[in-house]
Amino acid sequence: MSVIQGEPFPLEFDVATTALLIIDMQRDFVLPGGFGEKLGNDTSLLLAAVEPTQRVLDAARKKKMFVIHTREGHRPDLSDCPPAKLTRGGATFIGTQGPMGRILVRGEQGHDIINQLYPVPGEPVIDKPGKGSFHATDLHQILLDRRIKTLIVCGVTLEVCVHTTVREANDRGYECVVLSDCVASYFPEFNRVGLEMIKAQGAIFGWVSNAKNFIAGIS
Ligand code: TIU
Repeated sequence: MSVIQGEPFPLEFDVATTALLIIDMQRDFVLPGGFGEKLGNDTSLLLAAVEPTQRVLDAARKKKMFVIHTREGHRPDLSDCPPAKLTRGGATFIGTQGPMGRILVRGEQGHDIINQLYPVPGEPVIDKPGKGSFHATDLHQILLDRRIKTLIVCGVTLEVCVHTTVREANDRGYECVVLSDCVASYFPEFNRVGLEMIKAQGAIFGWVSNAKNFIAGIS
């Protein structure tokens, strides 16, 4: 067994039953011209999570830990995009043309994962229509088949897709560790408070740690 130092207390885990889950590190969220910027956000705030996540990903790959990536987005005909989501944000952005292709549409450049964290063969990519990674996807089945018990979670944004996913995962029985320097938000205050919420009340949704502790824990 390995141990990761974290809050509210250290967590034992087995590399063989642990997966690194990297959520929505897509151009549409972290680069100008995509969905994040269309919603009125400064996307540069999310770039802080890239380098620490690269270190975590490198370490996980070296240890042959199971790695899974997710992407939020929709079919080109938008048939899996609820009307209430399409019109949210004061205007329709999803499916419209931007500098990186049609926004949040599968197969477009903006929808794909940034080069620095690009999946390699053997790392499943979960295409999800919602904020949570379990809703309308086969993620739970993939994790069950690998006997995964613990999730090390990175990605963006902390209070939206990371939080929704951690809540979904916690209810399905997974122990989730969110790495604080590998997540980010367009709202630094939401990031801070969102991390507090996860670890409060004796790890009500999960644990909070960081890249350094994770790398030390599997070394
Ligand atoms: N807008 C925002 O903060 N996030 C999203 O819409 N999706 C994800 O968090 N991936």
